[in-house]
Amino acid sequence: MGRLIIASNRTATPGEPKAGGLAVALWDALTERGGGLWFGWSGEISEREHRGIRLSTEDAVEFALADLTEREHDGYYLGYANRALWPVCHYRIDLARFDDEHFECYTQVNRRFGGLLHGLLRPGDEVWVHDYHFLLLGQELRNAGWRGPIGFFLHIPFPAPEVFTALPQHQRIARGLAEFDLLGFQTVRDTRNFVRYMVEHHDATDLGDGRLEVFDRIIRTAAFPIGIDAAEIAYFATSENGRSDASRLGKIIESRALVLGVDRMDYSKGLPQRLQAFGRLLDDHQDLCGHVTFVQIAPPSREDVGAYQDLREELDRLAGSINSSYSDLDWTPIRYLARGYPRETLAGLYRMARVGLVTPLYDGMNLVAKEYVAAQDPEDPGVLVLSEFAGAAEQLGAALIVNPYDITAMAEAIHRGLTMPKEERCARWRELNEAVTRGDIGRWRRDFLAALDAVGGGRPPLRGIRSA
Ligand code: ADQ
Repeated sequence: MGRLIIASNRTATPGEPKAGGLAVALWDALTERGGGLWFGWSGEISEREHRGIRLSTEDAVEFALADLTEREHDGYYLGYANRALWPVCHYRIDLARFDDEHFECYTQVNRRFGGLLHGLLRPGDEVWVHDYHFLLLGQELRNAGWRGPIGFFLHIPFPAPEVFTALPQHQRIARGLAEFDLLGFQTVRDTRNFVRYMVEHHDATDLGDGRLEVFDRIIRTAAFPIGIDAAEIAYFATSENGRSDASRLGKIIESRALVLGVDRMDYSKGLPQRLQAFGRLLDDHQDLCGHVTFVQIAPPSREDVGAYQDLREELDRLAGSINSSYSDLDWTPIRYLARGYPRETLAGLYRMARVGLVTPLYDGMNLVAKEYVAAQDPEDPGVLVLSEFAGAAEQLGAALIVNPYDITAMAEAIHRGLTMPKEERCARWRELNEAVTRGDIGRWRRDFLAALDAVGGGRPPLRGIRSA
């Protein structure tokens, strides 16, 4: 079997411990094959138009990293990926900014990176491209002459065609996507959206079994719901560090019930609605005042994108307003921590939380939902309140499923979670934990690679590949 080549915008850091489910999973995928190559952006912005790649080797894995210039970082990364693709794929056309120059820059970076990567490929290699930064990378590899298998996994949602077509460049993106042999999505819903988009807008023929004939090629599509390392989270939750950090919070909230939210600060995560729902809970159930504390952990991300600055201000205002209405001498209802924490600490906090609030307005999967489940005490588990618009809801139907736009319903779900009898909590948790353990990160990786291996041999001839 040839080498596995992974291409992702950000990679694990060469020479440093691989932290977080995805970094570990991809690292394992590479080492399991006895070595491979991980290609991506170095995270560096190089002012002097540094055009080459830096190679380093760890165990049998080679890292090949390229810098971006300031202009590329602005146009490709902040501009097109984060201001156009991210909002559109999360159903926020209102926040999208469409700028032809940004798209030009996005195609140039995909072309430059495609050329760099192509120079590193050998016959027999298998390429696995990740996420919305590299939608055109497959096409650029084809243009450079690569005929071997290329798989693609989209970590964020593929929206309904009616929304995706708002992207002024959607036709060119579709043409690029059709150069992958296998396209993997988080959910059945995303996969269906993609198939419908290709059929309705590009005359694709649905051949069944996830196969599509489009642009003179046959491509495969399937859902591969990403998972977590459930055993690791369960271990962290009871580890020395996990417990001691959780007990620091425990001293502050004392015997009060903990409602917990953990997210990157992003407008897709539904944070304002979540704070409002907690405020509504206190309005409607005043007996809870003094007996429940909501801790929201949300480190700022992408602070150089305007919509994120607005979000931070809104959250500060909402938390301040609810706290000023309800705080007492010895109780602050909402503790809002705008920073990240180590995974052990998060696991300890998950285990302590009576209710885990995971209520994104839209989300590819949402790994926090699965981590919350894996961290629970089987004898006395907490309750997961989960948005119907998180990809995770397709697998975690035993959670309390809510519409994150319905503030009253969310408040009632939190109340139900806080008052749920132990027997029901245990029964729901067993079902959730079974789903989380069965569909863990190892399964995701193995399923995707098995499907990619399967397409490896039987690719149809390629015709008419054009530049994006
Ligand atoms: P993200 O949008 O980043 O990922 P998510 O899946 O919820 O979202 O979280 C990723 C990881 O970040 C989790 O392991 C979580 O523990 C960690 N994390 C979140 N908040 C944190 C905090 N405050 N401190 C420390 N760690 C924190 C994208 C898609 C998701 C998809 C993933 C994986 O948007 O939908 O699930 O990729 O495919």
